[in-house]
Amino acid sequence: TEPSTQARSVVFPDGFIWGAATASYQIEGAAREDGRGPSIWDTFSRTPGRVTDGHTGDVACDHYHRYREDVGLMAGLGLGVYRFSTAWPRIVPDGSGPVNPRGLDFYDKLVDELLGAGITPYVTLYHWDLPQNLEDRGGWANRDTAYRFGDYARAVHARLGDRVRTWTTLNEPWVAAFLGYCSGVHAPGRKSEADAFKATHHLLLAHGLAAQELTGELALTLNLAPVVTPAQALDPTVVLSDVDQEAVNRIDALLNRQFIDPALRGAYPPEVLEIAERHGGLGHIKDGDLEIINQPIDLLGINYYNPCIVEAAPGTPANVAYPGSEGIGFASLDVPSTAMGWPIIPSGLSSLLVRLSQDYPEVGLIVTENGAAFDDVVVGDRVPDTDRVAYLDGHLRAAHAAIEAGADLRGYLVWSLLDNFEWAEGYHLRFGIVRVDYGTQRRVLKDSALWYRGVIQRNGID
Ligand code: GBH
Repeated sequence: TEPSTQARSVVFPDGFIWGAATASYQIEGAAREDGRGPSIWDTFSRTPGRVTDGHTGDVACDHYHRYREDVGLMAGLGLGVYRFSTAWPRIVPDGSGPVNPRGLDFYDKLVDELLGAGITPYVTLYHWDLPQNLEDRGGWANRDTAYRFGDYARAVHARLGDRVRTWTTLNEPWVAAFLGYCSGVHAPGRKSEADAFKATHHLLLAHGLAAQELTGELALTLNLAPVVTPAQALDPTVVLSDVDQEAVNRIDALLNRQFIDPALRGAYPPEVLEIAERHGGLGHIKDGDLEIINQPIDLLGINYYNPCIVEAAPGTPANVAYPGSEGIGFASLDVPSTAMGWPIIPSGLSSLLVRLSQDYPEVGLIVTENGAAFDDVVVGDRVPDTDRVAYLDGHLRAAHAAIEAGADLRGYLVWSLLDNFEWAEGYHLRFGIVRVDYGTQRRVLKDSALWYRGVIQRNGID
């Protein structure tokens, strides 16, 4: 059975959290204002050849100047929660040393605007914009960066902690470590397996150190995905061969358990330690680190876009983003995909949520990102993005099915409120439920935004 595509009406539990998400570098612009220092994404995007067509976040959605209008849009949609990130280089321009009060002023005003509109702010402290000065000293491969993150967390909490209750330390440390330091597709664009494992550990350590500085409801957001073979993606009951099962387990360890297990259980998966040992060794893991990393947290944030599809493929070299994946093929499926080329498989969200609640019952779950890029068409003053509505509808039904199957899912945040700077793809790929015309900075509610407003109003789907 495919629970996610049945067109029956569904109602979510009372108190289910509805919202939308963004990230600082992707929307703010104002890259040189009010004392903001440069981040690795400024450097990376201004380096020719790194981002499609040389796009940068210099202006982005100009949210830094238009946050009042943007909060107005959120209020009109009925959002209960807005998840945004604070830019470390605005707040500590050199990454270490003096705090820049003007950087904090922006988030102070944003939080007040949100609270005034009845919207709960969810703050993420790190969504990939590392201060360039810290990268110049080794970036996340340098242990000191984790301690500087703890200092930064303390500064943000000191200013906003009287009004912000829900804090996420990191967004997707897998992406920061393995796309930033291993495949080099993201900033800082380095290519070293050893540095990626060091970066992973120091990001996790940063999570633990920051968690010790924060009060309220604590979360860690990970890009988690069910790892399945092509046959299993379509039929979860298929029985795997031993070699396929081993391939699935190894990628699941690298992508999912490498992050969940240290944070929630205080231990790395043995498969990961064995691979890291062969890629630079384990000398960066010091006594006591895993106790720091294993701080109690309240919520596991899940960013879900699609399953990770793999199979045993003897002789295949390792995928550049997955050191240790020799002999494993990354497969595609003959199903419809988004403009990113990502396959649309809503049932993957159900199986992921059910598995997480079974394996990690101690933590509540929230979908902190889910959404899709499509080639939107503007028709007069409308954007009839029926493909995005179908994507969101399918994934919300899948989320609901997971709740019925026992998953402790507390809420769902759409990625993204606005079209924005889509990292290495620049502005070409649009994930927003609100269109941004970058020439005029005009915002237009897409049909998906109007549809989502109705979902929030009814706490469900008709
Ligand atoms: C999220 O990342 C980000 O948090 C957000 O900023 C971004 O705009 C949004 O998604 C849309 O991209 O195995 O190398 O093919 C999503 C990151 C992308 C992680 C695809 C895993 C497969 C990487 N995910 N992915 S690879």
